[in-house]
Amino acid sequence: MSENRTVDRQIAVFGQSGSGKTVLLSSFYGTAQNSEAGEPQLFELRAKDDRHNILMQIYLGMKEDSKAPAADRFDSKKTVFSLKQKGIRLNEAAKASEVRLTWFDYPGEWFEGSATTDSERQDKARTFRNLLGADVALFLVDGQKLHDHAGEEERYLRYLFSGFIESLNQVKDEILADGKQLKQFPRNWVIALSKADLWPELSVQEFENLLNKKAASDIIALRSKLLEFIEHDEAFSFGKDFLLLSSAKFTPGHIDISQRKGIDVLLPLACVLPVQRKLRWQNLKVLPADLAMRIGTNDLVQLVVPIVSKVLGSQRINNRGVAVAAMAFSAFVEHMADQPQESLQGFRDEAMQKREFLKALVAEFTRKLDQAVDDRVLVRDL
Ligand SMILES: Nc1nc2c(ncn2[C@@H]2O[C@H](COP(=O)(O)OP(=O)(O)O)[C@@H](O)[C@H]2O)c(=O)[nH]1
Ligand SMILES: [Mg+2]
Repeated sequence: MSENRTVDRQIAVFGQSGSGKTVLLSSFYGTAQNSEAGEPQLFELRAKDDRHNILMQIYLGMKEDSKAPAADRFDSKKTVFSLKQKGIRLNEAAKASEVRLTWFDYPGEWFEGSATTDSERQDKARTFRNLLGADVALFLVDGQKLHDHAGEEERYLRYLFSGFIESLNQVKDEILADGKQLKQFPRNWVIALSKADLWPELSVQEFENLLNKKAASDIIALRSKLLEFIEHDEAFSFGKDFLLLSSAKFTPGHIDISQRKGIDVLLPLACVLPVQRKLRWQNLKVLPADLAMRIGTNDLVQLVVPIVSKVLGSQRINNRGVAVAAMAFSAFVEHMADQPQESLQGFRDEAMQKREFLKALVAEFTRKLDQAVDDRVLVRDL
């Protein structure tokens, strides 16, 4: 099937100031630029505009000079990444497929309950509105702070969760202006331990257990608060996906960027996981049809994609590119789910040979998600 498509994905990252958001973004980006020799890379990741330069500056500062980024360099920013097939030929470039990932970084003030005046509240609501189209949200638990509260982790966790709930309270009226709940809202919330290198022995299952043991009521309270925002609340997951993240190994005076955990599962998490989830919700019939359509998990997928691409031909598919891409992408995700690792590797290689970029990408990302589960870095809500 010829391709000429753009798939859009969005991820929102919430974490207190100092919890590791800037380092995470730079490590994620820099290592994708400087991938090790060996396995042939499938794609090229590129940040749009000046974000490329800034992220590389921070990354190289860490990698070469062991210099951590200055505090609050860029809070509440969005970064748009473009993922394209690597080594694309000149004559293919115009009709090449692309995955566009928008990454929203939320400032620490979301955890400090600081907005008091009307204009501060409106400001907060404005930044919050940006995330409404996100498919996945990461909620960071700061591994350093958790460590500092050894034995009384519940105190830190209570502070973390209740600060965020307070901020949601502040924006709720503003966001639900007519009192109507939202259809479009991040429905997959992953709780991630940042700075996981400070917890070298901890598996993600143990992290999940720690949170349930110390903060079950806080998790439940935040889930209910988020549910106040959305319609169709069976199609929602908070507190059931967990992830370990380490952007680098930090020791006094030294940053070793080659030692990371969970970073290479971020793209699969943003691109493939929400589609897997939506397919499941759709099978359970808890997902509203128009939302299913947006992400392309519609029953028509199998039917429509081949027809549309046949009728329009690869050159003229552009306008409908986004809808078609979402559907094709979703069809690939459905096809690849539950396949064993070896088959996924096979699909990837075959698709690469045929230069079917999106298909190869889905095969690779599906494999990486499964791998992260096997490596005890990711727990997926099933
Ligand atoms: N051990 C460890 N420390 C980290 C990691 N990421 C960040 N840090 C530390 O946390 C500090 C704050 O990180 P930063 O990304 O600026 O936090 P932000 O305010 O959430 O953007 C850094 O200067 C590092 O000292 C990590 O993966 N492991
Ligand atoms: Mg920052």
